[in-house]
Amino acid sequence: EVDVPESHPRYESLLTRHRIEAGVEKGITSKQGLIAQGRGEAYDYLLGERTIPSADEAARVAAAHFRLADQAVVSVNGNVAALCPGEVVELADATGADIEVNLFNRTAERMERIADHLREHGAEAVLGLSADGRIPGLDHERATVDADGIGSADVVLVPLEDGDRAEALAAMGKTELVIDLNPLSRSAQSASVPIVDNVIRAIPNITEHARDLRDAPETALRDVIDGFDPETALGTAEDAIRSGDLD
Ligand code: PTJ
Repeated sequence: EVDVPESHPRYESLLTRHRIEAGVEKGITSKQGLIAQGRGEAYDYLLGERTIPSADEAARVAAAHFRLADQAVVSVNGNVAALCPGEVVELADATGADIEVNLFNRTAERMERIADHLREHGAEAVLGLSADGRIPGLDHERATVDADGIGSADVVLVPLEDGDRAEALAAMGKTELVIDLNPLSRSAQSASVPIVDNVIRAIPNITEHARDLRDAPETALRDVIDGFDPETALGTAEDAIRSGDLD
């Protein structure tokens, strides 16, 4: 899909950039998505472009929440759709979660294109287009969700969410799983489970943990969740960034 030599030291990062660029060209990703990606890349560079142990633990905790959920939804925006559509579908398949397109800068055209793109990557049902529900406390466009999707879900995975919406979802009492490379972002701070990792690595990692926990009894899943402290995970991620140890 792109012409980046695999030997390039920043191969993965350049490939990721191309995916976002292609997403903008296809009308999937917003132009602001390019800026968000740049911000994410800077944090990822400081983290050494790896999944730190506390992010791996958070991914396992997220997987335990998926397993215990009555109804889990994976929220997809223009960046996530461009970066890892197939991985989102796999996660949904592995956990029985629904997929909902939910955009910060919502346009009917982008909603349709992202839903089509996800279907092309194997998604069977894609929610988000009925738009018959609201997140209280947000203005009209940004509040729009599906009543039988994010509206009624008890567990929601929101990768790269904007801070206002992350806080509003948390205020609805939902268990909010957030993937965000910036441990200081309001989204990461309002999450029940902040996963400070690149969405490209975090989503397949949650899927792997969910498969591993497939036969785990409820008590074991509860132990995984109870042993996790979001503040500690955020602090550890911040320390990893500040330490500047890029190996
Ligand atoms: O498609 P839309 O309209 O829903 O818009 C999506 C974006 C991401 C443009 C929108 O939600 C937005 O503007 O988000 P922010 O406020 O820029 O926040 C994005 C956060 O995600 C920042 O904290 C980034 O550090 C982080 N981030 C960016 N890329 C990645 C990431 N985190 C994990 N993985 C990434 N690849």
